[in-house]
Amino acid sequence: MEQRKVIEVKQNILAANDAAADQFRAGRRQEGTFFVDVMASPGAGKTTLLLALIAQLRALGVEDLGVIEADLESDVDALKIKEAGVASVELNTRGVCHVEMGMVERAFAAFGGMHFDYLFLENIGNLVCPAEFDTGAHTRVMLLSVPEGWDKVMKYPPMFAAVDALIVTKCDYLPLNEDFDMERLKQEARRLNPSLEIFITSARTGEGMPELAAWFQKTRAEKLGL
Ligand SMILES: Nc1nc2c(ncn2[C@@H]2O[C@H](COP(=O)(O)OP(=O)(O)OP(=O)(O)O)[C@@H](O)[C@H]2O)c(=O)[nH]1
Ligand SMILES: [Mg+2]
Repeated sequence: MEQRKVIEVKQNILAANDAAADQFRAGRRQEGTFFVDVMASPGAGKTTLLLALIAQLRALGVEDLGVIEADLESDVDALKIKEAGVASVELNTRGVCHVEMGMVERAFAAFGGMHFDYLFLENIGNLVCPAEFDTGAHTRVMLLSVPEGWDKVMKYPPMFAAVDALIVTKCDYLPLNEDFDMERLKQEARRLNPSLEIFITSARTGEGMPELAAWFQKTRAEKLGL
């Protein structure tokens, strides 16, 4: 009996979050803002990839870019983004391991009505909880860095099933990680998620970055009906 109550509460929270997420998504679509949720474990290279991706998008003529930097506590990543001349808002979850809609709405309001072609959310470093919470994004992507190992796909399947794209990062480490089985990673990830796009990238060498930027441009046009 006790257990049933707990499950109902969780379902109510998720349903309210989903409704707010749909509303947020529709509002940004009308404004021409493509909202992207970037998820990964701590240190997988989220901030570094965002900076490299933003440079690629700027080279393609995209001007209005913003980042919501979610962190348990610090402003370290938000400052890195600001230093690159990109609008950013720091979202401190005060220990909460994922981002919910109330937090996204407050962070978005803090931009004070700025217009964005792209708005990125760097979610909390965590391969578990963020997969469950719709953040109102038009597309969700995850990063898996080569040093973490290919077999994370076996250990955290909900995250791989929840995203539109898997971005393998730090591929410059591949020669040092001989046990990283890229083919098995692709095979298992596509078994969980047959329509998954997979990109092999290195923010350090630039490998795979033009292809990734092109995919974002195509997906933005599709999702916003441009
Ligand atoms: N060799 C190599 N190192 C990278 C690459 N991308 C990121 N790094 C390094 O990996 C470390 C973590 O990168 P971040 O971008 O801070 O990772 P993050 O996922 O944003 O980390 P948190 O926000 O703390 O979860 C830094 O020392 C980066 O320089 C890459 O493509 N190649
Ligand atoms: Mg970061």
